[in-house]
Amino acid sequence: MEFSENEEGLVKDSWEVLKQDIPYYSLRFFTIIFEIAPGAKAMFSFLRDSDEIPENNPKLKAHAIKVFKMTCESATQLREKGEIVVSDTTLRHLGSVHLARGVLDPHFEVVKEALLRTVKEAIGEDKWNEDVKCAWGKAYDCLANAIKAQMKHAD
Ligand code: HEM
Ligand code: ISQ
Repeated sequence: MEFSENEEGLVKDSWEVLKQDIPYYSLRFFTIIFEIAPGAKAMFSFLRDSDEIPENNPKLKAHAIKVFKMTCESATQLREKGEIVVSDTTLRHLGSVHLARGVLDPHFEVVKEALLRTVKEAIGEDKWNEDVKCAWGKAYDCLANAIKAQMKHAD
């Protein structure tokens, strides 16, 4: 896939903004996922037994950051190599975790939408545009495809 320096820049710049308030935006990211798909709550260990999203859950924060970071890395790899290379062990691990939790293809669209909305909130309406949306969307889609493929070929 073609991914320009400009597109990588758009992703990196908005990540820099988002990074300024990880606790807030990781919680927003998570909250938006469940606004879109309340049923997804049952899949998460840190939510299963509570009605409210835990405000300062270290696991939630760590995982949320990782999703953003991996999407950023995906952007860099796409620009450098035209494809993403997630290490074998990482993919195996992510494939098996998501498979075990019962994550299905449509869930990936939910997480994508939540990710994009979170970035939009972080950088603000005035900086948000089709180019930013498209750059994050492409980086996320490639990463999601790699995880989905792994889930289908898991042993
Ligand atoms: C766990 C990343 C998509 C649901 C995780 C973890 C990471 C991650 C890094 C932590 C793994 C660990 O325990 O070491 C990603 C990325 C995604 C993605 C990069 C897309 C590109 C999804 C989707 C869903 C989902 C679409 C479904 C809504 C979960 C669940 C866990 C998890 C349920 C286990 C959390 C727990 O209870 O500990 N994900 N994820 N993920 N993810 Fe995702
Ligand atoms: C795990 N996988 C996908 C999205 C997530 C969002 C917040 C916390 C953990 C996650």
